[in-house]
Amino acid sequence: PKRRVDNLALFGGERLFSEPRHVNKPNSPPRELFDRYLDTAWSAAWFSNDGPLLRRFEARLCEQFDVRHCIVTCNATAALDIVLQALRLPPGGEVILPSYTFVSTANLLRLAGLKPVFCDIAADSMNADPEQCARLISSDTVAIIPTHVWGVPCDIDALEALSDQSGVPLLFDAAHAYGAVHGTRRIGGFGLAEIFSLHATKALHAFEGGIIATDDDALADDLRLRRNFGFSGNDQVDLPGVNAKMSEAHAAMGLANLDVFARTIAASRLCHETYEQGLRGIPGLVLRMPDPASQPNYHYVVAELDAQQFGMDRDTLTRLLFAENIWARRYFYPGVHRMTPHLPLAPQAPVSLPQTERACNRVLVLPAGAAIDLDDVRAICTLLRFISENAAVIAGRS
Ligand code: T4K
Repeated sequence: PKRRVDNLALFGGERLFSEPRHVNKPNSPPRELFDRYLDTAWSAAWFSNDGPLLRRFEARLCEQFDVRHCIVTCNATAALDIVLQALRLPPGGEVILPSYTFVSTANLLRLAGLKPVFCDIAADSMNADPEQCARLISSDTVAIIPTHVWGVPCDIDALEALSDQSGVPLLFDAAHAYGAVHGTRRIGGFGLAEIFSLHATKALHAFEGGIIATDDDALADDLRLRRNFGFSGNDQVDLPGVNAKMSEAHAAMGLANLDVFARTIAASRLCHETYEQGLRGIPGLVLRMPDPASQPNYHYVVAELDAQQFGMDRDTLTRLLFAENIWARRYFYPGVHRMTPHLPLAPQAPVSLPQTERACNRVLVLPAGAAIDLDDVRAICTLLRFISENAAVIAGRS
């Protein structure tokens, strides 16, 4: 442990870790489990295009989410892309989404000729504020796409009511929310469709991948065509689809990770609890606590830093941590509405999203998940406490 400020790596001391500690080291199922699935694809020499492993994966997801269709894709961005195409939204249409989310959705909207309209988040949940969404609805609104940020379910009832009243389709970005429930229903069963990411850094992953969960039969049929170039037969192409397919190797990883998911959650929860204990009482450093009622996956450890109380701003702290090889991240800084492709065109005034900006300036996502060593977590907590106790001196020097 560091005993003097000079021991901090930023000031020339030895790094706490010789290798980077990442926000989400990917979860690895037992190798034999993955191999067993992969072997079946190997012996059948069937590696892609709606293969048997993909079908098994989709069937298991349907059962879990209690939905009629799960369309699995090569990633969540491609999944949302084909959903937007399937909805045939009119060019120039407005889509309401939070700015406090990953940039992928807004990018897709721009590429599709749609207009992102950014809503602010509710301070308590960091999710799209339904009242704001209601105020932003206009005659040009064609969709609403809130995100279950950090796996915390949105205010689903209010958003579904808004969608019902306005007739505007509601899609959920459920990239972080695999495993969570709202009331008695799994996330995956709400809105017109919910879209999950199976990226390597996610709670459930398939190296890369995405899931579209929906109860809408016509939408599902359309999406299956769009995932595969629009083919409905060997030489019959019904619509201009893309290649959004998932390979059998990826499906093997998805299935293997599904098999061990209960263990994954238990390990992630232990990691979260280790942080809760280790950071307790540090002034100005507050962990966001998952609500056990929503059966969280505990995949992210999200801290909020009050610079005044902590005695140092979030970005100085981030620099100190990076120097120690702790790659904590300030997601989703600076907010999508402040990213170059999404800045308002002059002379329009910049959008004001105070809660989004507050989160962007305070959030620090710490290395976590099922794959992290708990001794590393304890060492990170000890370091954070040391930094907090010496914040004034350190801030002065850095
Ligand atoms: N919606 C939301 C709300 C999302 O968060 C995302 C993706 C999407 C939609 C779109 O889903 P996909 O189309 O990706 O399926 C990462 C992920 O690449 C991205 O999937 C994720 N969200 C986002 C929140 O995080 P970056 O730019 O932060 O990735 P990167 O390379 O900096 O990796 C994060 C950390 O994980 C680094 O410290 C390195 C470490 N890492 C990464 C990989 C890939 C590993 O240790 N091992 C690995 O294999 O976006």
